[in-house]
Amino acid sequence: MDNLLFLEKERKGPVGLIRLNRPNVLNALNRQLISEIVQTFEEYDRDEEIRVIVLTGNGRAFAAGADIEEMADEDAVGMELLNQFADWDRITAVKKPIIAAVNGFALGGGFELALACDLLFASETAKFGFPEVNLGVMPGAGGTQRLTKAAGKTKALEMIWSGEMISAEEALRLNLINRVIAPELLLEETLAFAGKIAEKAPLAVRLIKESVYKALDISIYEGMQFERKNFYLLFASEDQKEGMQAFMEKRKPVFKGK
Ligand code: DAK
Repeated sequence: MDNLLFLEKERKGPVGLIRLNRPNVLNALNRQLISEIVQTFEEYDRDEEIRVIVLTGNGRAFAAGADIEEMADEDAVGMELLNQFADWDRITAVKKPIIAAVNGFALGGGFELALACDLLFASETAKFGFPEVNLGVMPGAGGTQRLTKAAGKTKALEMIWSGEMISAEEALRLNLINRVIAPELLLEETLAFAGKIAEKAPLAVRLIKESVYKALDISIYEGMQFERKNFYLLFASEDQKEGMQAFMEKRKPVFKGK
């Protein structure tokens, strides 16, 4: 275990685990915490031993949004000059899979952080919502975009206008998350799934992520051209030779990520 100021990081074999650790304020995302999250994502992304990243929260929240106390006195020009969104933008550049294990409240910026992850596993007690409207603002770190793409316009407007929370079951029904898990098993099951992905050919996993995200932004025709290039590219890898050779020799492949 290795701690930064507001998060704990721990290597679990090929899985890099990050626990947000400001439980007294429900892991409210102040600037320092966001910067530590991004810094750790990038560290794991560069680390050849780590193949999958898991993000969770200590206590009863994943993250209850941006730190309201820190944000309350901000003004528009100050925020533009601080350019905090630059940190958030770096999350989308992470190439390895990131799985959010949502253990409790995921609100506002906390929900946006979860939606910026690739997969979301949630505890039965998790709650999702965008309460920004109650504070006189709106989501600013991707909420209106990612929620709309995932759940559709009508549900996105309902949630963001009302500021109401939804349960994990409802989030599952809306295709916002992958699974709902008993609280005591959340981390164990998430790490087990992360471990499965960690056994796959890393380059293939990486290019699959890139290709799937491309699908959210471009036409099917352009997307398929993009997919094809990545498909060809994998035939230049040692792992493709190893994967297919291992199949023919009826043994388990040993992937190197090369
Ligand atoms: N910020 C600061 N402190 C928070 C907090 C937050 N977001 N959420 C909770 N806390 C603190 C509470 O003040 C309380 O502290 P003490 O009173 O004990 O000192 C402690 O955590 C426990 O919370 P509660 O006593 O309220 O616990 P309850 O179970 O009664 O209620 C709750 C849980 C989650 C319903 C409630 O705490 C709540 O409504 N929290 C606020 C939710 C919220 O409005 N979140 C902020 C949305 S705005 C940006 C990027 C992103 C954003 C903005 C800018 N840039 C890059 C510029 C995002 C904005 C947002 O997220």
